[in-house]
Amino acid sequence: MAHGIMVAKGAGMGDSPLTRRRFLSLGAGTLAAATAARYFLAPHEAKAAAHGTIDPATDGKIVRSICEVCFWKCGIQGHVQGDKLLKLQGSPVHPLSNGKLCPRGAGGLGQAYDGDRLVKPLLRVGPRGSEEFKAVSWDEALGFIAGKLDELRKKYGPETVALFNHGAGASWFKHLLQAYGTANFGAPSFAQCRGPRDVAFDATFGSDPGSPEVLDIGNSDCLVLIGSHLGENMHNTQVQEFAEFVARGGDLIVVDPRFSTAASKAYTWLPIRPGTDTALLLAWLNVIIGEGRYNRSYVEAYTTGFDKVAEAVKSYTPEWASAETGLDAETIRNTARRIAAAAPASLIHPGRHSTWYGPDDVHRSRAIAILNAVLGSWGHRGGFFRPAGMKLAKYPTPPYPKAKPPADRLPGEAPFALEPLAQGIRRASIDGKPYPVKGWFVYGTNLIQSLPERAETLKAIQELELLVVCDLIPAEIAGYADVVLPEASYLERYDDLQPVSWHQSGVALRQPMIPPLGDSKPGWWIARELGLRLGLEAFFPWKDAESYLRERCKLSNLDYDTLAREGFLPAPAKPTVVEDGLALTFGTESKKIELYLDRFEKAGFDPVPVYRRPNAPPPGYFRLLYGRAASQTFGRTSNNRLLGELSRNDRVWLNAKVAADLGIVDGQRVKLVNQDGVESAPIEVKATERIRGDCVFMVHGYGHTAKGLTYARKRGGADDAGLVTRVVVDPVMGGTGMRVNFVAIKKVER
Ligand code: MGD
Ligand code: SF4
Repeated sequence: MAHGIMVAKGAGMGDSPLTRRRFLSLGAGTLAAATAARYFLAPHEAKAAAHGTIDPATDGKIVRSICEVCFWKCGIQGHVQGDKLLKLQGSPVHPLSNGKLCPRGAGGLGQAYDGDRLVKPLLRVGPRGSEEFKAVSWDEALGFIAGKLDELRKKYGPETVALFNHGAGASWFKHLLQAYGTANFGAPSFAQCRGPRDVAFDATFGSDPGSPEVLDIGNSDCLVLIGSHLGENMHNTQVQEFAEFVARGGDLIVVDPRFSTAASKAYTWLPIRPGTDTALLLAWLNVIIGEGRYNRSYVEAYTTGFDKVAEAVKSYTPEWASAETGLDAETIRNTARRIAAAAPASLIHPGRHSTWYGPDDVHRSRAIAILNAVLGSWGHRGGFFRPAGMKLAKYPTPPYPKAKPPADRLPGEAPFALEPLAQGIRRASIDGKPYPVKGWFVYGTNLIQSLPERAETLKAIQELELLVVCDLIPAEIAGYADVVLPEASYLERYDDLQPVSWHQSGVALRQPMIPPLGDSKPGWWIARELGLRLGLEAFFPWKDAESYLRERCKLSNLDYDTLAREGFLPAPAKPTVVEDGLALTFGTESKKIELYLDRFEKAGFDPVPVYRRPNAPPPGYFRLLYGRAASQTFGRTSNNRLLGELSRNDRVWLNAKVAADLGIVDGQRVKLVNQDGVESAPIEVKATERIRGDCVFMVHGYGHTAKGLTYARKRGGADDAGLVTRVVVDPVMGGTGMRVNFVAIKKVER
């Protein structure tokens, strides 16, 4: 019988309001009911779940593992009693957590115990998007997928299958699909997120800022946050260091159209006109170079192209930048001098989500890279440190078959992209160019919200011959799938070894704390079973994840049992900054920091950053800005009841004076209507002095519509991604600039 998406009955946290105090003191009582629905304990997981050391407080166990609520991958320790997880804390031995977690990490239990969890494989029985499925056995689901993959391989070649992915667990599926013969791997975390930054830094320094970003904030004397809202954008270690920096009285300069939480800690808040940051950065370069305040010996020793950059920024005076940015010229000059005075312990934060305005994005990130270079902060204490990393042996399997280049780009497009472009693979599914992509395997990414221009995503989906979604919950993308595969959560499974690159590098282990919910299965098991059904057994010679991990550890000269007990093994200490003996080397062609890019020039792009003024909002419209909140990471947290009850981030920020002029009061419900007539769900207004009058701001990841997300669907808020009907693509690397959309405000009748 056909029915809507299945949910785990009675497994949820319930809907009772949660105070901060209750959140912090979550204990056995709260979770006992939640675990009542745990069943189907597979023998290998039962054994694995028994890892850990005795917890003297409860007589239960402490199991160390890795968080996956965001990509930062802090070390966690779970307090476990039987097969119940009582509490998550930061691992005291993992350098990314230092014994602490961010609110989302501590609230990770809400993901494992989500009452809407998928607990059975599902096969579609209605039209795509109808969210009508029947529950089937794993054998039937995997047999169906393997049959289709085989058919697609014969009909179009293996490259017709693409993997869209987000999260560490995707590595098993990457391995499977590389063995199958495709290179079409599109992660929205590149062309919709950090792509421009990574390309700009890689071109300049020969390596990108990494993930986690290798910033020595704890030792810096001056920190500039330019569109990075640390504290709302919550990356545990960075926020810990940021708190130390603020407590020490470090010079903090925050550039943001919104008075963010970070701005409230700053000595100077620069409420910049949105989209004009490159003008400010060029003016800072103009002052620092023009007044001879740059790090002369560092520039001479390590950079190329300085004279050409110095010449190029001569015309970008603070007075010129003032007209563009709306900031006071003298303040621009003074902040430049303060930034230079603290060098080399002076950091212009590279940010992360950098796909803002298309053609401006690589230039803006390049200007940030150049500023850091002329300050000499790359490689110095208080700047960008250079972690030693840890080399791990690969598990020996045959070489992958040679795959066709990804279908994400047509000749001449985005020549400097470092990873395939997710929206390009989507395009190939619509027009078949350069070749047709007919099968999608979607792992851990809700493409309906993470890819802009939703109409294009829906068009592509209708052209597919196979759509598989592997997720924990029935997010919007699952509603379009032919097959939905329920994965065990990060608290219930093993994943591959996780190298840690930090001040103290090493390796960390994800291992199960509790058994998988219902009939959900770990990714390694799903990938291996598919591999066996596709005749790829040579690529999966191991019998289970534990034997795979043991062998990799052995080949890497690591003691697996110690790793399983500690959760983290340190690499031998190595210097990470010049002050401690690091010799600076760069991975560029010239082996130096390339301030002027001949490679860009030859390809027809500007070799030195230039400023392009963004379009102003049309009369009656506001620029749509979006961001993060401390308890929210896109789809990973939106259905998490523990986090949802913790704080409200579902309002749209509107300047108080503008609101008054429009006759709108704080708390009033409105709809946002974008330039193409797309209307949001009703959303409450936060009327505040803390934002400029030409823009509005909302937190990304609200406004869910999937039937199976019973919590997220009835939470307030609207979906910013639905309003992103236009993008401007960065021609250098294919990033989709998304802050080019404007919204008008329509009152909703009470
Ligand atoms: P998430 O929303 O974190 O990432 O967007 P996505 O890639 O979609 O997670 C998506 C899905 O992963 C959820 O359905 C969740 O349930 C599932 N999931 C969580 N854990 C697991 C797991 O262990 N296994 C499996 N199989 N699934 C899991 C993020 C992307 O969106 C990024 S990185 C950025 S920076 C961009 N941000 C952004 C924006 O700010 N605004 C707009 N409009 N678009 C954006 N797109 C990009
Ligand atoms: Fe988990 Fe928070 Fe660390 Fe991200 S920053 S990995 S959510 S604890």
